[in-house]
Formats: sequence, structure tokens, C-alpha cells
Amino acid sequence: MELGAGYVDVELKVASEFIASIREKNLKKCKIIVSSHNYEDTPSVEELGDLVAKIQAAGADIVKIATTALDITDAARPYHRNCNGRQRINVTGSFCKVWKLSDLCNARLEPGSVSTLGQPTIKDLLDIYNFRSIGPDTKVYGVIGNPVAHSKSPILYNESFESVNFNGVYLHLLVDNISSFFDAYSSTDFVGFSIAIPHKEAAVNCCDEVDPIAKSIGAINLVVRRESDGKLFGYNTDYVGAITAIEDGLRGSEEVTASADSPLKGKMFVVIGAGGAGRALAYDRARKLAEAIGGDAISLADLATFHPEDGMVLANGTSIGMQPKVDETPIHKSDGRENRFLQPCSQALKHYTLVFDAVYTPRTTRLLREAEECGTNTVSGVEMFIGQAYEQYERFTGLPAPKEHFRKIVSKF
Ligand code: DHK
Repeated sequence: MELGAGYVDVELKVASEFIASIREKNLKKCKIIVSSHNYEDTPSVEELGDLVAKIQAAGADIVKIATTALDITDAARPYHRNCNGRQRINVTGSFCKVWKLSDLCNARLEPGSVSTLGQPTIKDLLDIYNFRSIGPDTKVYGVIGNPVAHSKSPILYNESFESVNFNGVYLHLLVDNISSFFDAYSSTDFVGFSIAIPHKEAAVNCCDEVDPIAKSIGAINLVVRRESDGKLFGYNTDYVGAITAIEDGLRGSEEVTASADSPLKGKMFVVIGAGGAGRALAYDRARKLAEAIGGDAISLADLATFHPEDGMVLANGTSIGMQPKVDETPIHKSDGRENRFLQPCSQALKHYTLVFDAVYTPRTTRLLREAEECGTNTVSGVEMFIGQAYEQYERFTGLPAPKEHFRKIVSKF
């Protein structure tokens, strides 16, 4: 302090003693930050209020409270306090993947360097989150999922926002309970959300209004908050993204001749999965889904020998094969007896004219790789990812989706 430090950070436990010891030194230019760290959890709003009062009573110029988030909703709690700019409450933790704007400055220098869990690196702040453009009016967007770290949406949207000077930042939001998430993050600063697994169905009940098509699908992947009254509106952009990707894939294949009809017309469409739940549950749900759309449900085990006709289209709608479990696949190309249901590709994947995988990380999943090895046309989930993002971007920003720019960004994945 005597050498002219602008700020000194001191723990609450010793703050009164420290401040008393320097009082007579008349070091007015130096501001005292008084910090409290909680490595266990995040206290209630009332407890945080008491803590702020205690820190102020100790003589702090600046209040700093660091707590540990066990759930994303913990990260919202400190902001229920009426922070006046001199107080900073900082929440970190392995479950904390949301940063209120002021928290974005608590970054690590490099990936892997020793720091607090859940904090982004400075490189990511600058390269992905356009940190230097973030201000008090910046709107917050994000992808809600669990797991969610694999999602490329933050790269896609932040880069696109920046290209048109749109004042928004898009985050990964690791969420356990989507309804609690929307209760905790009810501010109109949080304006738009992509919904990923496993929340697409539960999200429907969190909205004030749901688009009729999305309602009939029973799942949404987009939620937009209306600024005037905070109401939440739900949409499904997945189906357009997926069907367009498959149709384009079929049109690109030699067998399909140009026609106004969908190239899917008359084809047997085999969909793996009936929602984000576990496989056992999915079978029961698959029956109900199949009844609703006039199809049949079969078990995953029977899929390997399912062959009512040639030229079918297969679509994986589950997360099987997604990073980090890239060795998994819903239908194996036999490479030994990995499982008693496995069939060689000559008896399974070769009956399809096209195999589509909704998984886009990795771009070429094991399912697609093995389908290609069997000579079957494939369409990567990356195509669906791009397709579902167009409408999301337009509803987020009110601007036309920069389609060429999207492709350029995604080509770098
Ligand atoms: C994944 C999906 O399935 C989409 O429906 C979301 C998301 C975006 C992702 O970012 O991975 O809109």
C-alpha cells in the first residue's frame, strides 16, 4: 500500500484488524476490497444480504463475495441482491456454466492452468464470447442442456452476432431442472434459449405459449422471452432442420429424380429413439409415438434384423455416439461379437438408401462411418444443426440468418 497500490484485497476474517492497523497511515488512495469465500455452496439471498452488511461494517470500500455453485440456479441468487456497483458477488464451480456479465472478468489465462472451476479462459472470452463488446445492455442467450459442453451453438451465434454488430452474448447453460432454471433466470436480460437434450419435452410446459406445430410434436428446441412482459414462447426448429437435411441428402443421391414431391414420399422411415429419456423408457414411448403418427415401434435389438424392404431411410434421433462416447452406435457393423444382437452391416445398414444421424459432435459418428463402409449414403447431424439454427437466429435477432456465414463457421468445427 505504501508503494501506491490502488486496491488491496483482504479476507473478511482479518479485515477489521487490518483496516484498524492502517487507519493512521492515511492511505486514502488505496481502496480496500473485503472478500468472503465459500467453497461449499451458495448461501440463501437473506444470508448473502447479512454477509454484505457484515463486510460493509468491517470498513470495506468494495464488497467481494465468492461462493460455490452446485447448480446453475445458485449462480442467479447473488443477483437478487441489489448490487450497487461497489459489491461484487462471484459464483464459481464445476456446475456453474453461466456467467452474469460482471463475472466474465474472472477468467483464467489458459486452459488447464490452476484456477477456479467453471471459469472461462481469457482466450475463450476474447475469441468466443466477444468479451470486449459486452456491456450493460447486452442481451444474454444460451443453449440449455445436460450435457452441454459439446455444443457448438455458442461459437455459431457469437461469431454471427459479432459479424452484424448485434449486442448479444450466447452461453452454454448446464441445466438439471429446466423449470427451476426459468424461475431463477426470469430477468428480461435473458432473452433467448436453444433447448438441447434432455429438456426438449419438459421445456414445453415452461412456456406461456407454444407454436401449434411444436405443440403437436410435443417438444421444443427454441424459447424466446418477450421483452414487454417477460412471457416465454416455444418453437420447434429441429423438424425443419432434420427433414430438410434428409431431403437434400436424398436429392443428392443418384436414385432420386427431380420432382416437386418430397423425396421422402413413399419411403419407409425408420427413426431410432422417441425422446431424450433412457432406452428402456424409449421403447414404451416409441409405441405411443408410433401409434400417434401411424407407424410401428420395434426394439433396438430387433433393428439389426429389421428388413421389410430395401431403400429405407434410417435416422438416429438419440444421443448415442455423441462426444465423448464416440465409440457407441445404435446399430453396429459387426466387428466381432460385441453384443449378441449385433449383425454384420450386410444384414442391417445396407438395406438403407440413406442414414442420417442427428448427432453432430463428431461430424462423422460411428453410425455414419459404418454406413459409408457399407456403401450407404449418409447425412451428418451438422446439416440439421445448421438448418435448425436459421429460424432460431431470426427469432433471436429479428435479422435474416446469415446462411453463408453459418456454413463458413460450421466448416471449421
Ligand atoms: C442441439 C439441438 O438439438 C438443437 O435443437 C438446439 C443444440 C441446439 C446444440 O447447441 O447442440 O437448438
